[in-house]
Amino acid sequence: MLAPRRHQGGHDADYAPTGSNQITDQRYDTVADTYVRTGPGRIGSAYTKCLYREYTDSGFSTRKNRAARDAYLGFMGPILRGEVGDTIKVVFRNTCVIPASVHPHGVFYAKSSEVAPYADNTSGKDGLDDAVPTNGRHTYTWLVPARAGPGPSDGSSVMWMYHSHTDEIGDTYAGLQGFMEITARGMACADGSPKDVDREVFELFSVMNENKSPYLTDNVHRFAQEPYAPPGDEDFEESNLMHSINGYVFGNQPMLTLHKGERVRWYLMSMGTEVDLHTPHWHGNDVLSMGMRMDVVNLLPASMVTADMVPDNPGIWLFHCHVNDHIAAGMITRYRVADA
Ligand SMILES: [Cu+2]
Repeated sequence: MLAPRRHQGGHDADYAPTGSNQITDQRYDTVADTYVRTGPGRIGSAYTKCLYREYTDSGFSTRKNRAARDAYLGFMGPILRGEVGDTIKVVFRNTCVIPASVHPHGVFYAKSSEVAPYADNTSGKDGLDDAVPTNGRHTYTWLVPARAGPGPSDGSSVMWMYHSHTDEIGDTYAGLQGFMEITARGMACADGSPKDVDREVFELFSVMNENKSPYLTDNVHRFAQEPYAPPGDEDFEESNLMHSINGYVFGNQPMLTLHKGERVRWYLMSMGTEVDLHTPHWHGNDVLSMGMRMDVVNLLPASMVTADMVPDNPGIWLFHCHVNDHIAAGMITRYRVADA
């Protein structure tokens, strides 16, 4: 059960909630300041967003709290899980001020569960999924045939993204994005995770362009001080390019703890534009991805990559995009490997 949440009051999503650079353990330098400091004509690190949030029931009476160890997921939606042979149903209630939807990758859907308004010769009921209005509901039904599960070169599971696709660009910058994980038939534990993996980690690398969020005007009025930047001001627009990992910059992501010897599966994806070519790099430990040993993998917009790690090196390690501009702008975090 999913409902995008329109935050009202308070800080809705903060790319840097600690208020400091957790990587250097020091004040932000002048480059970092560009992105995180609020002030005259600057929004800063906190933004109103529209996010997928999970409920335990289709009446949306009880919100499901995220486990503490999943805090690193930040503004991403809940992890959807399925096994080959399953049918996934998503009951979606839209509480956003914008029309929104849930479009999946990878799984099998009829036109009534595809999303995306375009000239596809459908009408009537088949178009109701495209744009769920504010306070509207829609139930999406997705099948999980073999072709939505692992292929010959995959492990026991694959990751597909889901996101709103009514105004694809504005919706995803508003924050309507999440991960879905599909296991091979017979390979899922009771919680849907694969039997041969001890820990799953999901990370989105994206330069979130808050200039293109439908909440931009709200964010200016709510968080920036006057005088506001003139329309099209380049420095203002740069200050709203949040080079983030699951919605965190400069090491503000709650730190993951893995354990030595654990079978860890990382699922990585990117979203955005031509600046969203990212090269996630792990310090301290290596991964196996696409049958090759690596410590850097490649992402392009909407790429989805799986990488398996068995950490052998305890400590606190950097995990960052290796593109220089992105490092400088804060696309950097840490993970911890504890002894077994
Ligand atoms: Cu990058």
